[in-house]
Amino acid sequence: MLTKQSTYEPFTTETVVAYLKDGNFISKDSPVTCYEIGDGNLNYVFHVKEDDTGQSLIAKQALPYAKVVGESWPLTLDRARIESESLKEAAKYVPDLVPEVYGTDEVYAVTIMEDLSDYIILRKGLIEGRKYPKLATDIGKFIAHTLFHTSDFGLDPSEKKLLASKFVNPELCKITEDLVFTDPFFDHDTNDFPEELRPEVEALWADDELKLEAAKLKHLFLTKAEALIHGDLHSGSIFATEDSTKVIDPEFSFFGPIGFDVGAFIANLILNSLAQEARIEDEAVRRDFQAYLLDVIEETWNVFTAEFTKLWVDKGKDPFLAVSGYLDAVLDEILQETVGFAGNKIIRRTIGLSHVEDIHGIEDPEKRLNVQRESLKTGRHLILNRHYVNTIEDLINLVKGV
Ligand code: SR1
Ligand code: MG
Repeated sequence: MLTKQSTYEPFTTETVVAYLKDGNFISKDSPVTCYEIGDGNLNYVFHVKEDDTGQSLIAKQALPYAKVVGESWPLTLDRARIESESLKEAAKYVPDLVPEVYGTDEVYAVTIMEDLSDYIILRKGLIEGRKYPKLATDIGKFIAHTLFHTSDFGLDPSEKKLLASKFVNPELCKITEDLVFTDPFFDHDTNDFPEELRPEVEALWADDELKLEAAKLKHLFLTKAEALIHGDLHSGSIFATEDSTKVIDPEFSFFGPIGFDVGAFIANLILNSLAQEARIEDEAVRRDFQAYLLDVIEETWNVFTAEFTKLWVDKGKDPFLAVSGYLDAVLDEILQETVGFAGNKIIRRTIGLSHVEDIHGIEDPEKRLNVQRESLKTGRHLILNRHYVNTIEDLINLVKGV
């Protein structure tokens, strides 16, 4: 039996139950069923259910290393605090779009939160070709509200700086700086791709035009403390049903560029669309699903800009916000940065560490290779052409035109 103590230790299915009973998160009397269900790269996720009442919750615990690599990659436990604070910050603006946090313990690096077992991970649903009618509206709303309210457009600059000081997240940022922005563009040992793809990968490593743009995008990520971003908004960080969406896992949160969140979401829809080329055999069904994914991209952007505009007009703080053309200039810049970051994300998920199941799970190696080739081309195309994107239709045409 685990009693409350002042030092961290990783939970087991037994000790987490004792901990939750001790903290009155679950009944002391009921028998309990507990499984470790984490399938991510970094943490333990325990699903705990009282057998008597059927009431359930999730206890997510950070490990002091990256689970995907092992103990040789130490990682700060502070990410549990960041995740929990970020979820609570989002809940101020969009409570229906995040899981409720019941408790946080910085010693055990654990967050106790709402069980979302009725939902499925968006990535899995999209791989199965499922459509989600509320996805675009919900994610458009999520990004508009969380990003506007934590930016200098929605916050007093002193309050923003104070908030930013609670989200200093150097170790998790370094993962992104290395794995997304740097390693895929060089011959680095974290990269992971089949030998058959080596000619394309070596061409990318030698592509100075692309690397110059990749350098600029990395610098933006390093320096543009625009808003409290989720930091890892891929389709594995979203739970969905037909009529509800929940954003989870903001352990990479920090003050970064708005376009990084928007780009991450869009990149994962594009990756799924590319993968469907090898997954859905019936051409009409495939075309229909790929068109749906592009519609989600377009609608997400339209909802994002409509909501952001409303907030700008109703809640904007700075007198400059009333200056004609300023909002359009800000949104244009966000769109171009979104396109570039989406390109980075696509390249990273194809040849860097930590692939996506959409592509990785394609069984036929030849078909998988074709998708990987298209994916590399798409990522490059987005990065190089982002400055020509002035509307969301321009982005859709870029994606279609590869
Ligand atoms: C070592 S962590 C690998 C990746 O998992 C997370 O979801 C992030 O995307 C990170 O880059
Ligand atoms: Mg994650």
